[in-house]
Amino acid sequence: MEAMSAAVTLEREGEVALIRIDNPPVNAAGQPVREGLVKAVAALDADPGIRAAALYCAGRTFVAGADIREFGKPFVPPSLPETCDALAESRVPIVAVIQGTALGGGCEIAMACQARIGLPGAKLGLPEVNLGLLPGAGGTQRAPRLMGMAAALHLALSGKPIPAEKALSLGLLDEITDQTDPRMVALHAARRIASGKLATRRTDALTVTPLPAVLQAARETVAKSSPQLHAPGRIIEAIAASTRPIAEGQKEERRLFLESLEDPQRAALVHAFFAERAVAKFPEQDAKPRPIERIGVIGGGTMGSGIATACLLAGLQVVLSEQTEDALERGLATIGRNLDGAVKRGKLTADRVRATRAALTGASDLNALAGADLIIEAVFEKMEVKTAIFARLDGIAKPGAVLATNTSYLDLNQIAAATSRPQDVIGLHFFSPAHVMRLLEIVVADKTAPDVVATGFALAKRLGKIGVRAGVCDGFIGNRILSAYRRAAENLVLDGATPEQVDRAIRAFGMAMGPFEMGDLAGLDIAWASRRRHDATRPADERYSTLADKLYDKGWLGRKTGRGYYDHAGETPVPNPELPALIDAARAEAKATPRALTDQEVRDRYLTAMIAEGARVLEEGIARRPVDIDAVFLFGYGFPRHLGGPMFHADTIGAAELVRRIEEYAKVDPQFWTVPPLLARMAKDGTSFAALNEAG
Ligand code: TC6
Repeated sequence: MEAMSAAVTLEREGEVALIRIDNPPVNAAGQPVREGLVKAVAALDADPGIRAAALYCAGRTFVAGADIREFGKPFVPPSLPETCDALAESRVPIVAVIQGTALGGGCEIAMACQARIGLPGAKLGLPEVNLGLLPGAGGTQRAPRLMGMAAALHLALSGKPIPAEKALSLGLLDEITDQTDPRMVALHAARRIASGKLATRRTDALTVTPLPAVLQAARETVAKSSPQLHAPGRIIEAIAASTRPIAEGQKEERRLFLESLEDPQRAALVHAFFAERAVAKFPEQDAKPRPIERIGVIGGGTMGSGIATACLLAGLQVVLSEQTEDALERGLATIGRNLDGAVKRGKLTADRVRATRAALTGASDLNALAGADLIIEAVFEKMEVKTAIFARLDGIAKPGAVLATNTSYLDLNQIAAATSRPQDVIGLHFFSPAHVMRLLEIVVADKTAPDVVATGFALAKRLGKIGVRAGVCDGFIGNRILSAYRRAAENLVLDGATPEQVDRAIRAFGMAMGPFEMGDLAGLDIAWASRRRHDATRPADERYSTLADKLYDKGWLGRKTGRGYYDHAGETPVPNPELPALIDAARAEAKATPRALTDQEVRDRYLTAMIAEGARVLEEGIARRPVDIDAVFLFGYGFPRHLGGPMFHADTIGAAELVRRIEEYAKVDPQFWTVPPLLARMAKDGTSFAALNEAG
């Protein structure tokens, strides 16, 4: 075995050779991999005794892509396109043997080879679009050559990997084996090539049938479904060039790839990719999670049923507890409907339906939760109700059971103090619908034990959710920041904007929804209850808009009552016709002088409020790092992924400009707009939130 580089070895076995990549954890095609592959091909070319070769990987997966950590850093040759070209032009035919996932640059490496074999469970994909990139190592040229233009467009635009069977039917794989040892498959395949029993072909020599109608349809779909994203359009144009001779197509691909590499969307999307992984690193991660198989859920409303559904879909046993038989029936029925929906969406396969339904039981008595490993309370958001339940649970739950609350605002320390075992109490804040939304805030109270925190993260992983560690304060990370920018939005209406204008401006920025549409969806009684909780502590000089209270008083609670900021009677919501009068009254009470505001002013103020509160949340240690806030907003609040999250976005504005804005807004509303000390320091030192992420 000869080392070609720190990550690649070459093994000669008679007239065949095996190239092995070993670059943990996912064999990303970083510099040592590229260097090693180019050297290995050169060594094979120079060895007339070798007639065939196979390329395989050590570890659990084939090459999972270019090394994303290298993007934006000084480039060290050879490039991935050069590496793939070397493989494509190799004198000796090479078969790629794929286990795990061949993604992005990994799939491109495989496509450059002269044959491809998949091991059981292998998946192939071109997920570059998710990172704001395109398959830039020949992928946009070789995929259409192997599988046709339509399938290549689908693979590269969806970003979703396809299973080996599908890849085989599309021509992306030549064979699937049931053998599981990549080296043995590689050796056998190389010998079959040498003896003429396995056919090979040169991808670059294949031609692509032009499909102008398919290209046009793809352009139209992308313009409609993701008008703000730049990568999909570039992918289509690169694939369109695949009908030309390969060298010309590659030139066009390179041009478009370099454009995407420089695009700020690329940096933001890569940040989002790492945010998802960064949040899984938390101070208690070395603690051993407690085993969890049986989950108790208290409360069969929308939230409790959603949580129960999420647990069932993850294969856990669930006991749902409600106060009355009627409420229990309703809760169980909701879960049943959720599961039906999951079957329709392909989230629950037919063979698992029966077992999943059987894993659910109901009880109208808390005592039924005695055997649960983890109990999640999801009842009415009132401290007295929650503490009463936790006091009862203390006498019912088995020793060591994790006692969780789904509270979205309340003081977790106070809830924990209702038990004799505060070390077992944690906040698990799900987002509605809980079986769909990916975010889970894991709220750690003063006395929560490290292994209970680790259990919260283990549960998040098991449920396929993104757990983010949060400290205790009113609203934790997400809702605390939401309260701030919702107030900014209400004040914008006092100053002259309409709710519709605010929503439109925020949607145009890329958020999934504006704050008033969001309020209508969530129910305006929720924010009303939050305001009433703050009545006693609200500063006398706070600028307060009574608009939302006026809607509440009229019984207009949003979608569920047919009316809120919008009228929901028709197919698409229209502004509530009675709103202007209520807005006038609210402005008069607040002694506001309305003026016309531009959409840009609306956006700037809204985002500045979001970022300023984010800075406070950081400084107070509620969020540990800026990236934790970004993850909360990306995965729970519809922040546009191509802008990376509020704190990533803040760096593109700069602390000095943010401070300038806050000082300007403070001229009208000095109580709301104060410069967070952290932001002031950052503006003075010229530092960024990215630097805080790196500091840990
Ligand atoms: C591309 O190829 C462009 C080509 C054009 C070139 C011209 N690079 O997700 P996990 C790390 S674009 C560097 O937890 P899993 C990850 O950060 C790329 N690092 O594992 C984590 O590190 P940590 C196209 C990477 O088993 C560790 O590996 N490819 C990369 O749940 C484990 O990852 C993709 O977009 C990478 N490419 O899932 C694929 N990938 O432990 C991206 C992972 O220090 N990767 N890491 O936090 C994935 O989708 C998944 O990682 C997976 C494995 C499905 C491969």
